Amino acid sequence: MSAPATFRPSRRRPRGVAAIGAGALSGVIAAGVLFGVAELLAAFFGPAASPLTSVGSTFIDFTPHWLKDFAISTFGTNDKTVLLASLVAAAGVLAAVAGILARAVFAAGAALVVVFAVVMGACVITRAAAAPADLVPLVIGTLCGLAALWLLIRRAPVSKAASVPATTGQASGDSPSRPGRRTFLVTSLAMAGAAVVLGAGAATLSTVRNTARTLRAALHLPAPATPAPPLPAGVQAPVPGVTPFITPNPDFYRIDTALIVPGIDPDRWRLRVHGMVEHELALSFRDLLAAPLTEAYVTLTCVSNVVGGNLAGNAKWLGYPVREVLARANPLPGADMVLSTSQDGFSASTPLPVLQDGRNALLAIGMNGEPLPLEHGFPVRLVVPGLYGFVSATKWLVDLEVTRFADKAGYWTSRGWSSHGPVKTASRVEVPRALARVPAGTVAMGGTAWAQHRGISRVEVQIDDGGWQEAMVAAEASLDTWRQWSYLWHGARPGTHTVRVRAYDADGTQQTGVQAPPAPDGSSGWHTITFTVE
Ligand SMILES: Nc1nc2c(c(=O)[nH]1)N[C@H]1C(S)=C(S)[C@@H](COP(=O)(O)O)O[C@H]1N2
Ligand SMILES: [Mo]
Repeated sequence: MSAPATFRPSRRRPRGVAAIGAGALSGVIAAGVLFGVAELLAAFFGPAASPLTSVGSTFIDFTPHWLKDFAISTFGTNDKTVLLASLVAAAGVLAAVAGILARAVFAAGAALVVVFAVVMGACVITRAAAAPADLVPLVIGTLCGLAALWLLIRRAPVSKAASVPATTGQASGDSPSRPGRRTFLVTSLAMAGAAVVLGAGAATLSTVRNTARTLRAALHLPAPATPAPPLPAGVQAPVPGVTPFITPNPDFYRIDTALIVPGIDPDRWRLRVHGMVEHELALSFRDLLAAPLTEAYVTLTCVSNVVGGNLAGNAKWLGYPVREVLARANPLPGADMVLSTSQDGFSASTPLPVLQDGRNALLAIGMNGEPLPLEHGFPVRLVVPGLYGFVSATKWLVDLEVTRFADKAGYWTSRGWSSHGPVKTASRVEVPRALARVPAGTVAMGGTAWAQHRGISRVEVQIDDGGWQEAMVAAEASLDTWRQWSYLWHGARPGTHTVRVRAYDADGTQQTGVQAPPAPDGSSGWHTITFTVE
């Protein structure tokens, strides 16, 4: 039985789809080769040489705050993984388009690839740490990618319409001079395999190259010349579920613009101190290890923290006081700011007087008894009590420039945030959790309040629309650390209730109830939660 005539168009259609599919597949595989080669070679160049990292970092720098905040709140610490996955997906789509174009007119597809390469090159060369040589991996990768595309397109199976010259009227099948489906599949598989091997090689190499983790593990921190006073008993509020007074390193919030955590070899680390100073100087990690170090409990908070949010952490830091370094450099009259810069190009503007007034502003090398974790700035970061992180807590620190607010601005200030960032007095309810259901009778409440370098003196809670009640404050470790509170609500009746909290700093100033969003200088308002008594 012969096939009915109506089957013919539907037989031909898959061939058209197959043609597009072959083009798209060629494009994606060629992109795999491009990135495999470029990323593998990049392992031998500087951090900017990796096209994926540089494109991703550039993307982060141009992301508006609301999108960044959305990404952080939606994906949490996975925000960077999500970004990388999105970039790879976008590159895949663009590569497929280039492949389909190349299948029709090779020069057009190739031109599109070159345009993408130029855009990626622009991202590479504008990174803070970029050198012209960092373009070499991308250029070689692009040439390999184009060669792969050329080979694949040549071997792509030819559809009937394209393979049959109208004049000869050859009956059927691929022309004998053009390879068939099998050749294309074999070539595709071989090249895809090569791309995977190159990519895996790149990943392994960058891990092996990233010796910072190994060096960190081998490091022994010296004992402090000035240890932190022992924690008084009772810094922890006696209510189960309240945040631990000391934040374990793995639980410490992380905020930075680094797509790939910098891996710095402490033996090659230098801190340059320059600008409006009488004596420029450079410090090595050895210099820091040999210096008389100070240990201090300091609570860090992020300006992006919303009322009741958890972008705050408390650790015992070990470091060398910044004021000692500044005393040796001797700032010139007129200077009012220190611009600290990280290895990956982040910068923070810290008021000079804050670094000289005797508080524990540290070039920190230790966090809770360990060398700084890589994610928290290994080998050296700044910690300054009383200021939000964006104007003080530079991780992977490499440069201190004594300057003036009138002349320079930090990373976030030049993106619309404030230039000065004193921490606003804040407090939050941690127990009961929002929307919790608790038994009737006595409800234990508790939480944390902070006003770094001013200190917390009192905390009050308000249940429903009742009067403000004095909460118990837990013992105070120092003016620079957060302070916990607790409150027992007796006679709780079934129903839905709210609890609201507010704190007072040490000089008696009440935390403002005026609500403000994080931008440009920190959120404010009284944290309120709703819960149910059963
Ligand atoms: N190099 C670098 N340091 C940085 C940042 C950054 O993006 N890059 N972010 C700052 C901000 S906004 C905050 S709140 C703190 C957070 O420090 P953590 O990640 O150790 O909690 O680091 C600061 N130091
Ligand atoms: Mo921050």
